[in-house]
Amino acid sequence: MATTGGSSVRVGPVPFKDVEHDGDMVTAVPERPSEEYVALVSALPCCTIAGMSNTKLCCYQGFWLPEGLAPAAAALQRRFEPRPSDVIVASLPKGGTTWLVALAFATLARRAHPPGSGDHPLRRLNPHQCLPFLEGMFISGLEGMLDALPSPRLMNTHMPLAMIPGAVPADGAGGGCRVVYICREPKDMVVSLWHYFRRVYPDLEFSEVFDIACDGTMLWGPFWDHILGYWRASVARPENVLFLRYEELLRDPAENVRRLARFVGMPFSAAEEEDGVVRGIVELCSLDSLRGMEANKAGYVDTRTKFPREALFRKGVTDDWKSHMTPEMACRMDDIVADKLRGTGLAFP
Ligand code: PAP
Repeated sequence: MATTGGSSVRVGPVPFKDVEHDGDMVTAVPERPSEEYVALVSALPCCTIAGMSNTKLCCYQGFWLPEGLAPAAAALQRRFEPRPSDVIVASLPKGGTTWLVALAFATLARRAHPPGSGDHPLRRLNPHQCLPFLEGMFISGLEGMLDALPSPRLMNTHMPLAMIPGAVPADGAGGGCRVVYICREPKDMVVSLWHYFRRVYPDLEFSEVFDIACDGTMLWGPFWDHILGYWRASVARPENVLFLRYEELLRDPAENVRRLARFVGMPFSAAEEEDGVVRGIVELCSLDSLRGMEANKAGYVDTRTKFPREALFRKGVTDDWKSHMTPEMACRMDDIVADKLRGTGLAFP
C-alpha cells in the first residue's frame, strides 16, 4: 500500500492489477450483449477486416471502433466523471502506448515505488496491467472500480478525445483533467500494427492493413482525426493536454519524462535529479528492460483475443516502414497525411 506522510491513506496511482478482481485487461465484446448494446450497434455503419477473421468495426461518431467498444463509448460519454487530478494516457494502437503507460506509471508512482526497487510493479506486471483501460471498464461493468481508485488516478485509452467528456473543457471554461497523448509517425504505426495483428492472424496481408489505414477504417481511426483531436486540444489547452511524439521519446527519453512529470504537477526535485531518478525511470521502461521481464515474456494482452504480451515489444525503431512499403505506398500515405494535416501546425517530417 502506498502511503502519504506516514499515514495509511492510500494514494494513487496503484497498480490496477492489484485491485482488479481478475487482472486481465477487458477489451472484449460482452458474452451476453444487452438490448441497449444490440440496438446501438445494429444502427451503426459497420465494416469487417477480412484478413482478421472478419473482425467487425462500427462507425460511432465518426470513428471506427471495434464493435464491442461502440456501446462502451456511449457509456463513457454518459457516465465518466473525470477528477481534476486524473491523468489519462491516450494513443492510437501502436502509437507508443505501452512505453508511455510504463513511463507515466513509473513517474507518478515513483514515491511509493522508486524505479530502482526490486519489487517495482513494472518488474512483475505488464505495463498495461498497471492501469485501467478506460473503455474496457465501461464495457465490462467494472466502471464502479474507477470510482474506488485513489487519486490521482492514472488510466489509459485509445478513444478519441471527443469521446472523453469533461477531460478537456470547452474554450474559456476551467477544470478538466490531464491527458498525455503519444503520437507516432503513421507509416511506422501501420507497420507495427501489421506485425502485431499477424501474431494472431498469420495470413493477414500488409496491404490490407495499409488500405484500411488509408481509408480511415482502421481501428479507432481515421488516424488523422484521432491525432488532430488531441493535437488541437494540446494547442488550445496546453494545461490539459500534453502531446508527445514517439520519435522524440526515442531521441531524448529523459527530457520527455521531465516534461511529463512537470505536466502532471510532479516535477523532479534537484535531489531526485541528483539521485538519478529520471535515469532510473528511463532504464526501467526501456524496451530491453521491459522485454526482459517475465511478466512481458508470457501471457496475453487480453485473454479473449490472445495477442501475446511479448508482441508489444518488437523492435522499437523509426523508419521500419522502409522495409515494408513500396515508394508508391509511402507516397500515398504521405499525401493523405499532408492533406489532412495542412494548416494545423502538425507535420510528420
Ligand atoms: P498498444 O497500443 O497495443 O499498447 P504500442 O505499445 O503502442 O501497442 O505499440 C507497440 C510498439 O511500441 C512496438 O513497436 P514496433 O512494432 O515498431 O517495434 C514496440 O516495439 C514499441 N515499444 C514498446 N515498448 C517500448 C519501449 N519501452 N521503448 C520503445 N518502444 C517500445
